[in-house]
Amino acid sequence: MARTLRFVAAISIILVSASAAQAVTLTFENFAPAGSVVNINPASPYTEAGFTVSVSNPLAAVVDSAAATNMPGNLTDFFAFDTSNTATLTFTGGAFDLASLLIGPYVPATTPPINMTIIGTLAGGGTLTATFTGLTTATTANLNWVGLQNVRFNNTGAGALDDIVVTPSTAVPEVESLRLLALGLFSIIVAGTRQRGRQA
Ligand SMILES: [Ca+2]
Ligand SMILES: [Ca+2]
Repeated sequence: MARTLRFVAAISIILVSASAAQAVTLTFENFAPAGSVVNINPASPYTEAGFTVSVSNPLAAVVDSAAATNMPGNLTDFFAFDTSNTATLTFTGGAFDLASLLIGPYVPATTPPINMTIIGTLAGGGTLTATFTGLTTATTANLNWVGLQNVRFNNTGAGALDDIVVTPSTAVPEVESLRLLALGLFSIIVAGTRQRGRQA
């Protein structure tokens, strides 16, 4: 039985360490050539670290820090999208958490201030909404949203995003994984019992 318990403990440790996912920051760095911009459109979304930023029309770009246009207050590369556009953040691995990000206007495409509305669709159903008004410069939006299926961004003027801090969700293991784990533990226990039976 001690051996079985060691197996269970080992599997538990593996599961816990696998679920302790690391936060990643989407920075948009080194995508656009120096001094330039790269168009982002519905056919070619932006991807970084397994996360995707897709758009509803072609009025979007990843902008290099040395380009003629900028996100005031942010000296690094960033993502820009028009007021008519909806930017949507998703994760290829499923649900994710969104801790914070940098939001602001994109100039001179727009004259600040702008407002930005962020809508999170929860993997378990329902939505979360946050609206930031009077944005004139890069501003940290602290959201701390968990268990998201996607997050949509809309602006009242051309807007910009950067430093999106996200983490793959760990809250609820997949039903299939739990079923396999239960099956695995059952097999180990049965094997242990048989072994003892033979030894007796
Ligand atoms: Ca950046
Ligand atoms: Ca750059």
